[in-house]
Amino acid sequence: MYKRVLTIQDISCFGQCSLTVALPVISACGIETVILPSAVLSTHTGGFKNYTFRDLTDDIPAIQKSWLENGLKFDAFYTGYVCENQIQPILDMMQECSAEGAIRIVDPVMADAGKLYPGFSADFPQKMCRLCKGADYLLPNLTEAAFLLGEECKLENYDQKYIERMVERLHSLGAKNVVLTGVSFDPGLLGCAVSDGSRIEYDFNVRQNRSSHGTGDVFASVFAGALLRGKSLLQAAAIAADVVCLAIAATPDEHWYGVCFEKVIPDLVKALN
Ligand code: PXL
Repeated sequence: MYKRVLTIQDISCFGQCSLTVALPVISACGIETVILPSAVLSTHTGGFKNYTFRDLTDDIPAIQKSWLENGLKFDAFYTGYVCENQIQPILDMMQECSAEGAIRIVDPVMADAGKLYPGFSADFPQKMCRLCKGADYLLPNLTEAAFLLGEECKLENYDQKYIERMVERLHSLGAKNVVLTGVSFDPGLLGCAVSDGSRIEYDFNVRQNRSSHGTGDVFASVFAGALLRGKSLLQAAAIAADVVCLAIAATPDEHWYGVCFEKVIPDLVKALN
């Protein structure tokens, strides 16, 4: 069946993240991709100066009304970077515009490396918990998981027990399946913990020798596309991690603001077939 996903996140006009990643990547997976921009920024907020920011919260109800009047429904929702006051309108959209059996993929984009992104207030993680509650698939990185759970953020010197307790607590927020990214028990390896609520499995790749902006969005977009193409939870996470590693490897050092995911779209398509 030909699937249609609605992805809700910002357009950072320059910077290779959010919708400028999700639209090409999920389309390349063979999935019809509908977009709802949460905001329009001149650049992303991770290292550029003087970025513009237009919050599009006020447009959401009218867009929803238009879609409903045209009978438009979605087989899946994938949310990324959203604004402070958009949680309720997004929940309404998911409620009203779902095709039968529609799934919700929530990437609670708000933080990395122990810190909230610029512009998010300290109570945003609490608001984001409401979106996580109805998630069929929740995809936080370690920092986001700690903020959602109101825990101190440990980025190193943790053990498997710490990760598995965190995964359990993320399920307790209401998420059915959890993919916790940025997990490492060996300095040479980086990966994710994947849980369907009854079993936790891991997927690791050789750690790339640089960290890059936008990799979380590439991961979540490939994950969403692979899942909607019928891959299992673990397969979708593993394909997503492989594509992120290939994209980092294809990115020259001076390209600091994102990863050159365009170069590895053929590899993505091959991995899905
Ligand atoms: O890649 C996550 C992201 C998405 N959207 C905006 C961002 C960031 C990370 O910095 O600034 C606007």
